[in-house]
Amino acid sequence: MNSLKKIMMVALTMLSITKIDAQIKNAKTEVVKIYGNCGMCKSKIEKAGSLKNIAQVSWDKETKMATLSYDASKTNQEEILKRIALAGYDSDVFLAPDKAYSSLDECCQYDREAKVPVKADAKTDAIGMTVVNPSSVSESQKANELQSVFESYFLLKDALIKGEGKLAAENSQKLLTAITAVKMETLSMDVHMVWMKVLNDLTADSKNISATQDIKKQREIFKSLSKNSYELIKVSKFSEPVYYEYCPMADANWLSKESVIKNPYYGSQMLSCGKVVETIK
Ligand SMILES: [Cu+2]
Repeated sequence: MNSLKKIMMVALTMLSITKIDAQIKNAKTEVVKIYGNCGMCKSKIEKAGSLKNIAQVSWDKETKMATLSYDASKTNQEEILKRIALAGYDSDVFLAPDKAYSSLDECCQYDREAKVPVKADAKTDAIGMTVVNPSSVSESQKANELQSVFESYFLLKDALIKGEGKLAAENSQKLLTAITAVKMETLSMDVHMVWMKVLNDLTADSKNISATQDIKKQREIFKSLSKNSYELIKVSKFSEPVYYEYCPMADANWLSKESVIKNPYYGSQMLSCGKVVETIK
């Protein structure tokens, strides 16, 4: 009887894993501890951690163990645990900001075993989220993490100024590679929030520009790409001043390292059309 039960349990577990795998490509599965109390915690933890087709979190309130199943080409454990921490739940990697914890319902205010005592090498960022184990986050990496994304953006912009569709496609491919290489967990919290917001569009736009050599189409897509890059560069530090420029003819903006106008939307047809609307330092 007992062994029959075991077999059924195993079969059931395998069934549920297969179900998760069917939704998420390249699924990687990990089991980690997340601190919480009740059924409400369960739904909050799972909602905060899961991302459609990318990550699925299943938390057990008895064992406090969460099964993370995620597409390893698109996300990682740190990102999932970071989102869960922001929702108020500690793990052994990230501690929730005190504010997020204290705004949980009373029934959900679990004992913060992971927090006491705070480890000596733990670091707290601007919004109060503590990285318990910061060894994987290097400072220099943090500062330069988005540098290559912006450098690739500028190369793409230069190709559009020259009106060279083939070069623009190549440089957009470089941009896509740079975007994919960004290690989200190394971004500071404010940059990370914007990154999460713009990532899908940045990826789609750079992919679409690289997929065509039609300069007209590329310039059209470059509009939203520029808008999202602007949001990103505003919160992150670039090594030099960057100018946000505007073309009234295209009713669109772009970023440049030079204040002298060279219009990527019209190129040689209207090279100097536009103006600097903001200097980002
Ligand atoms: Cu709860």
